[in-house]
Amino acid sequence: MTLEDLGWNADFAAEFKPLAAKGWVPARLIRDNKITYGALLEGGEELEVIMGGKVYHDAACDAELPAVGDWVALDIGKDDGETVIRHRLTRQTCFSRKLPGKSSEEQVMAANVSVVVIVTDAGSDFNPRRMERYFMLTERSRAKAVVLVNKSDLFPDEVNEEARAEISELNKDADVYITSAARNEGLEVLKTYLKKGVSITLVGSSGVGKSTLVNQLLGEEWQWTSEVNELTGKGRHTTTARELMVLDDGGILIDNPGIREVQMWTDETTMRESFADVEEVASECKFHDCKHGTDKGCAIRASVEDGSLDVGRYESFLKLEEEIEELKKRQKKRQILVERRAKRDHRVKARNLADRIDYDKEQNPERF
Ligand SMILES: Nc1nc2c(ncn2[C@@H]2O[C@H](COP(=O)(O)OP(=O)(O)OP(=O)(O)O)[C@@H](O)[C@H]2O)c(=O)[nH]1
Ligand SMILES: [Mg+2]
Ligand SMILES: [Zn+2]
Repeated sequence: MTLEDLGWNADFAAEFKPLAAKGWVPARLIRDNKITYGALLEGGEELEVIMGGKVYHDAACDAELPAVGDWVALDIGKDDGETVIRHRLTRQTCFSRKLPGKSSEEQVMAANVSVVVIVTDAGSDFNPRRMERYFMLTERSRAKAVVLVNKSDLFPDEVNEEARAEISELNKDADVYITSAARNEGLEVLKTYLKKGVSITLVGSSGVGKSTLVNQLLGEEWQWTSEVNELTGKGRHTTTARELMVLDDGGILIDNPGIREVQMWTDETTMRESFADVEEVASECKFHDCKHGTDKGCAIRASVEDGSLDVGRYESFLKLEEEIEELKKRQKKRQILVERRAKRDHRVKARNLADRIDYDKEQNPERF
């Protein structure tokens, strides 16, 4: 296994040069075990590694800590010492979301992936509003969006086709396919993206079939869904940690635990851009500060009434406005916390310095 098989490229190589001079080796993080990480090295060797203190302290927030998919510089422990992550290379793409709840903390789901595969089905999981949010997060990550309408074996063809068309309508740039992971149908399309060194991540609600898809692509060797649940007797295994796998035929897959709550973590501009069509209608409202409720001459209301604007889309547009406000407030709060932390760190450093000067004075009085 070469570094290129793992996704290495010229930009990573250039950034790594000075790090190699320190005797460190490049590796890609494949698993996050909370305290330790799994790392894959050139040649396919896997090591359990820990985060270096500097990497931890240099991270201003959790999103800057090493994550699955990241390239790192490892200081390999000699004589059964620990292997330490000394540096994280700049991410070329980063798929992340906000953590559930009120925190403004961002969670990185996959670093350095070029394709985000959003898995859904045409049944109870189907939700255009949620899909819009996934599209927003994907756009922000700079990766390509691919959608699989999975479990096609459970629904009539026209229902699957309707779901596919509706999703395509939401994002013309996304590739949308109908698949059945259970029957191994339609999965060959993923092979068109899975080329040597190309990383793909699978996201979507719990139970839509992400791990089953990974199983099918990897072949027999993977074990997840073959584990039988004792209660239901079904081959079901809920993924609890994200994990990166390299395919024999080329390509890299990152499986994710199902998302129970997709929230926005994006900047205001991207949020607004994804609703450009609604904004355009809004610009025709009579009053520039129209609340799009009962205001006179509201173009939004008129468009909803004449059917040219989908009610659901209008509602998520209204909600996004509220969420932009919420996000701003949380970011502000976070900034205050970070600033406080920086001041505290500064104080600690100043104190340490003072202690050191005192110590030096004691040791070398002639120099002072
Ligand atoms: N009928 C049918 N069942 C499927 C299909 N794909 C997956 N399943 C079943 O759906 C259940 C959940 O599949 P998983 O692959 O574990 O789902 P997941 O998306 O990985 O779920 P989390 O790990 O919880 O996020 C399993 O019982 C699968 O056998 C499909 O195409 N058709
Ligand atoms: Mg899974
Ligand atoms: Zn209006």
